[in-house]
Amino acid sequence: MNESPARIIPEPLLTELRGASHVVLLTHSHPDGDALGSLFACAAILEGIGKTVFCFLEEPVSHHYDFLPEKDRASCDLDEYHRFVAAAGSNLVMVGLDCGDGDRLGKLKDEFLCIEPFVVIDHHRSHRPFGTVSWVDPCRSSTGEMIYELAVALQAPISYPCAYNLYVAICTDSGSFRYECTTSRTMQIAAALLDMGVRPEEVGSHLYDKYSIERLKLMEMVLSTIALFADDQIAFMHVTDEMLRQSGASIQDVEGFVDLPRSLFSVKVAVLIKETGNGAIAVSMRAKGQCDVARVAKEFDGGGHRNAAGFRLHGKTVDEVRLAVKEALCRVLS
Ligand SMILES: [Mn+2]
Repeated sequence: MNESPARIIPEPLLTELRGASHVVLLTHSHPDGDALGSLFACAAILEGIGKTVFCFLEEPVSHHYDFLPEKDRASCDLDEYHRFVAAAGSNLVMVGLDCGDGDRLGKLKDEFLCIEPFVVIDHHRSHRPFGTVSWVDPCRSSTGEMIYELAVALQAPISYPCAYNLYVAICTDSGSFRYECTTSRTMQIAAALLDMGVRPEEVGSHLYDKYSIERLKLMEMVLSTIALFADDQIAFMHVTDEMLRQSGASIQDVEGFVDLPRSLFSVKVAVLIKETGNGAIAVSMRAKGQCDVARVAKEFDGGGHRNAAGFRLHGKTVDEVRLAVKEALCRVLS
């Protein structure tokens, strides 16, 4: 049987959250479904037990996630954040969700991290400790799954919008309940969320059936760049600034593309190299089975999970990055 969440979650973390009157919730920059779903769900859960909550985001919610309930409650307004922190005084707890390390908190990380206590809830295998109290469990499908356990431990009610956000978080980060950290507990939690009224087909239509023609045009261009290496075990694709311009798509439209080469039977690792403007390059890696791409990402100062990891670089070309990543992956595969 499952252990009760109150025993899984470190007691000091629960004590900090129970004791505070004001909570600031943060997540990683370029937030994905798990980051945003966990953020909004956690806000609802903490408010449900009487906390005053402020959700800060570095940038507005991407149009991919504009269907999330309560997405308007996140603020990108630094002045508003400062007023909240001033009003909270010493009754404040900072919470960082779904961040594999402190840098992922974004440009304002130093300002955030100088406030204590700083609570961290995360499931990245490559997690590098930061903050003052952490609950890190790499065997969890998603941070959303952990936020559900937190609600149970805090005996907080879970509203329908909250359940919806949790379902999005779990569904997106588990690859629709396919990736390796999808456990029977993941399914039990998903089942509980359905019992609260969440409809998988409705969430699925928002997540997966909302492509624009610009996105499909971009996908066509990106698919044409597929290159296979190491007996077809490694697949590379790339997207350039020029492709974005030609297709009219945005960099956010690239989300999920890396799963396309991963779906090839022979492929053990799929890599998507993205030009993200101003000479910056982002690399996403998705692996199957035992291949640990978090280890490879670490070599490039990135991070992630065994099967899903990434990193960012400056001042390199797509070809240079492909060569370097190919060499690192060949070492891991051999
Ligand atoms: Mn996550």
